[in-house]
Amino acid sequence: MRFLSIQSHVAYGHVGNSAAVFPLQRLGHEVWPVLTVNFSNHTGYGAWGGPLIPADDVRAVVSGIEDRGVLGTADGVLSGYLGGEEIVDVVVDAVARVKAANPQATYTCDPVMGNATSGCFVAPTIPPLIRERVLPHADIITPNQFELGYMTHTEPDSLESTLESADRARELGPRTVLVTSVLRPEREAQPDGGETIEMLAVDDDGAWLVATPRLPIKANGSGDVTSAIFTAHYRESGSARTALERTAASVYELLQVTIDSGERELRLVQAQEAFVGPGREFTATQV
Ligand code: PXL
Repeated sequence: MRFLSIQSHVAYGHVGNSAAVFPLQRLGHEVWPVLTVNFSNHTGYGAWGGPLIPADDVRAVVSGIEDRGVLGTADGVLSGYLGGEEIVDVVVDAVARVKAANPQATYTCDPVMGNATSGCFVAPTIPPLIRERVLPHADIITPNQFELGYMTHTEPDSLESTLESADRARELGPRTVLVTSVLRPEREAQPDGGETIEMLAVDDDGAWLVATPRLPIKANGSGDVTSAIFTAHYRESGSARTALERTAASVYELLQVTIDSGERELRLVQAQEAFVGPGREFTATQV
């Protein structure tokens, strides 16, 4: 498949396109990365060098691809962190152009806003724009539980309420919702005493939940990898369940390899087998 991926680029480390592109390529997909920033490193370091790409320049890159006559061969558009209002317009416009050329193409929006621990870390103008301007055009969204709550004006904190919020989100446009972190106090203790983290996928065919051991890591870029490979597996298999299981296995192994390395950045290249043949399988259950 071919994906137009409009995201950040960093020279050092792995977030945005610098996290999403390689796993997609390793899975055999063609990626057309369109850069929204060209930074030295991710913003989690507190300092970085390099420019934001002006929205008009980002638009010019998409237009240039369009002028080659190939936009309609894209199977999907991906977007992640959106730095400003103008970039939102560029993404929405790119999605419209791709869909006009190929009505089968899908748009995956990772509605990056924040998380339960840090709260909202994007400009306050961005979340309402995502909700009102972007979601109606999205086919697949990959929020964490906090972002899901924001988009639907709900506070999902249990499996039941998260399922309800996902259905509300689906009323706003996207048919498919991947909730990348489901925390729920009602979950029973595991037989081995270990904690788990769960992901939930909902589409027209139903809802599935997968649990993986909770690893002691919070790596920038892991959400970007998750959104990209879920999209690729979902488009390829047509099954939210299959995509969920494959994504969980790959991301779990990527994080485990990263922890074992002791490095701060995702070990994307070193863990590349995790994308094509992860060592451990996880089975999703229908909920
Ligand atoms: O992972 C999202 C992301 C995207 N773009 C930039 C970032 C981050 C996360 O740290 O710094 C520039």
